Amino acid sequence: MAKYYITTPIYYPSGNWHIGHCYTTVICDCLARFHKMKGDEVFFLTGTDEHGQKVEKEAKKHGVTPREFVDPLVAELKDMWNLLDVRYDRFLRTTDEDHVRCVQTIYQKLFESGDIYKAEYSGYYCTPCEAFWTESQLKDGKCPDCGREVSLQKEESYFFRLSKYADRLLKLYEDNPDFLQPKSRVNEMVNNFLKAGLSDLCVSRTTVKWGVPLPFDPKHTAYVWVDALSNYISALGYGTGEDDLFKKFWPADLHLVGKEIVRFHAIVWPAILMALGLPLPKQVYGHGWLLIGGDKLSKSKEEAAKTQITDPYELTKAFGTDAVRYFLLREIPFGSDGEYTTERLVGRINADLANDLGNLVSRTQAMILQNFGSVPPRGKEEGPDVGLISACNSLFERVDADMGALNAPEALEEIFSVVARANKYIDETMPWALAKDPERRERLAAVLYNLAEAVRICAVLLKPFLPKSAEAILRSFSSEEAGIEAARFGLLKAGTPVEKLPPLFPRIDKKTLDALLAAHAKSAPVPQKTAEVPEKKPEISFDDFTKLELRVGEVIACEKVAKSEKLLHETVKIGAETRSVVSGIAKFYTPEEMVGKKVVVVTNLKPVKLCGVLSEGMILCAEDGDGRLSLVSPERLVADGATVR
Ligand code: ME8
Repeated sequence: MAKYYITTPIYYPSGNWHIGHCYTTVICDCLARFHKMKGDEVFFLTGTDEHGQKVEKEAKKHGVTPREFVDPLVAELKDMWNLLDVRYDRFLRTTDEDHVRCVQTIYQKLFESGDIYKAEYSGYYCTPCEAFWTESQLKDGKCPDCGREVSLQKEESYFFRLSKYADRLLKLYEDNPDFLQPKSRVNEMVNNFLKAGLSDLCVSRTTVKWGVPLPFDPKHTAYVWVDALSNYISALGYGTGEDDLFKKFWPADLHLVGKEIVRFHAIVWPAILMALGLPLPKQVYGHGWLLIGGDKLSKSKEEAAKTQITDPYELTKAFGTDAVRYFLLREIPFGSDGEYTTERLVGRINADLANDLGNLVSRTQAMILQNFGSVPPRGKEEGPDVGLISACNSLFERVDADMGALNAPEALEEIFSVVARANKYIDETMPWALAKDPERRERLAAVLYNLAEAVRICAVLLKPFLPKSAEAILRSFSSEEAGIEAARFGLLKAGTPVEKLPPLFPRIDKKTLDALLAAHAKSAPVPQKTAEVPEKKPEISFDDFTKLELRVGEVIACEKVAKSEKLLHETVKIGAETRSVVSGIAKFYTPEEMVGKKVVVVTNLKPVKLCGVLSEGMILCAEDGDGRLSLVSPERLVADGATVR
């Protein structure tokens, strides 16, 4: 039995997950499922990269410990993978005890072999990328990878003798062209890094406490990238004493990573493995990015976030898991960047899933049920049958070749070419006309049998891509969970019950899409234009300020105020009392969204009636330059009734 070990990068617990983040992991999941279906023994690894300066800083900003900061985000990420039907074999956290032990073993070995030595680091650090840069590598004084500010660092550090491995790395790329793909990334590594001369890598920090302490000098913590890269072997038990999985699965077949982190995977990681005397992964593949307006998709892109739905939760809620998976696996030529828009996603759903696949399934099932009640018997082959049957029988081979080249878009294209072929076959054989002629009943049976088989075989091969829908199609033909051997024409037995499926992928018309986008734009939590500096108000004394009574309340009910487009009527629980409050925020929040929100209320304002509704207080909001209102809420959990001062 072949073994297949595939990994995603481990994710920073940033919490700002967007559809771009889902790209690597959905592709890995699809490859892992495909190999499992082929009968390979698969280990699919993903996880979280939790140590380092970035998390330490963020936690401090939120007034919590790093552990308190990362735990809920890790849970959120796992929820996201669950939502996208990602089925990993291990979710590794770099805070896991076995991982920490493995990192310490690695450092100890490298220290003992002389590959790690102590010196002083003086150079620049980019916290968002967790990357060290020399002055000459900076671009206009900023991080050459992400363009953000860097800070000057000077501290005692341990260094890894990366420079020693430059020649072996060059030779690795030369002798083993498959090691790093696509080819363009090799040129990038050779020209930008190896030929420019590799310096030794700083691999410890004394100023970052949130990390793995070095076993031979615990005031130093491990550099987060060495810590993170080690996950690929720690997950298998390397350096922990329990390394059966390591013996079985290492070297990895594939590290699939985004192109911005190829440098760490194709230079630093193989050099560390060389220093440890371990085999190298068979392949590192640096995939492209999902772009918005030509830039790497990221949640902070203000305009994009307003006009495009990028949140995986929102997307799967609106369109379903399989539709989102399909877009990610089909739209972007593998290895290249590709533009993301909600319209493109919807275009794919309508054209490929609703029209082509959905129609084929529903027409085939409807005609079988109408005319035979269950799968009809297979008949003699005639004219157009031959092409359809041979396309079905050769489909696995073609998909297998594409998946071997990691090319999910091409594999889907192959499957959908059979879907298209089957739809054309309906036009050619005109089963509705055959149904009218009792003498042609046998031919009708043969045509519908052939269609049922085409649908079933496509569903078998679609399982790694669209697990829910493919399994629903298979179940509707009473097909059991099946491996790749089921992708052979003629296995469906006459008389098999067929169950009519509800539409798998309803078409999304323009009106529905516009409504979704409008609702999104209204609720998108995006930074807006900074408000103009307001005219200065006269100074007040502290006594003046204390005249205001501000309390935290929880909205327990909310409705629109009749005859007003602007006003919402909230019932707010403030400690032991409840108040009726009217606020002008209907354009920015729906009544449903308001319920459960913690708000700050001015509780000693003189009550007034607004549009006939009593308002006994005012809910505080921030207003930006576009006049958008955002509720002011306590940053941490506090009981309602708490005073604000
Ligand atoms: O880099 N398009 O983690 P991460 C496509 N912790 N892929 C994208 C993307 C986009 N717009 N944005 C992000 C890290 N990704 C490190 C890895 S591994 C030892 C340590 C992908 O959370 C990105 O390319 O920043 C990467 O593959 C994954 O999301 C996680 O990125």
